[in-house]
Amino acid sequence: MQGKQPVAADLFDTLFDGPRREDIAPGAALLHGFARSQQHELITAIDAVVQRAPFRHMVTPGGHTMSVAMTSCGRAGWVTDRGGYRYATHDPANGQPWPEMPGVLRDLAHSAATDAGFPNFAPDACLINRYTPGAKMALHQDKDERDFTAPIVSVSLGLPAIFQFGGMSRSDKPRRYELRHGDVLVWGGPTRLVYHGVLTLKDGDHPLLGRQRLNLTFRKAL
Ligand code: MD6
Ligand code: FE
Repeated sequence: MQGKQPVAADLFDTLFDGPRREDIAPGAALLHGFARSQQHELITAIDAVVQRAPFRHMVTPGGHTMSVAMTSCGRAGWVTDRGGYRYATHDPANGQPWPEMPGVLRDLAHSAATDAGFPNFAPDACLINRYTPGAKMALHQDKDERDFTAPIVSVSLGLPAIFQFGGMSRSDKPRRYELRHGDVLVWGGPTRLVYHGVLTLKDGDHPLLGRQRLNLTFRKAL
């Protein structure tokens, strides 16, 4: 290989310096690379969920079609339509219960939460977001869950994205963090309700996932 340019796969591996915890705010920790060792099992599990509950672009109450495609697994899934935002136990696309949360996903969420100081996290919902280049998520609060004492565990796979972490008011200037393949953000306690969003995804080609970013957010919703 001497004298050759590294290929993309080599670069992604070279830039990874092992799992590392970064405390970004009270109750919020960025666990760099935490999910990396399980990347293949996670992607296989996500594929199985998506077979039964395909990604779809939902329409917000304001009538906008979201650029991020979504699906869910677990006892509850997040849905939005002209009627509003809510958690539902059944997939409105087919009237069936959401697919069960795969064990590898549930266990990862539990161990990440424990690492960040939230033992006993038992999520009942996992929202799966798919970003393709150009997709973004505007600043929002996650407040449709019933239990704000539980944290949210967020897993990023595929292309990197810039995450905006704001304050309790929409006008608070957000800080920016890059979320890369395998990073896990755990977020609860005093910052559970802060505004946050994702900037427009830049194009790229991830060695495992190609031109997309997948994000899993685990919540105690019901
Ligand atoms: C995303 N994440 O990263 C969207 N919400 O694609 C979220 O909206 C989010 O990552 C609450 C806590 C962590 C998150
Ligand atoms: Fe959110």
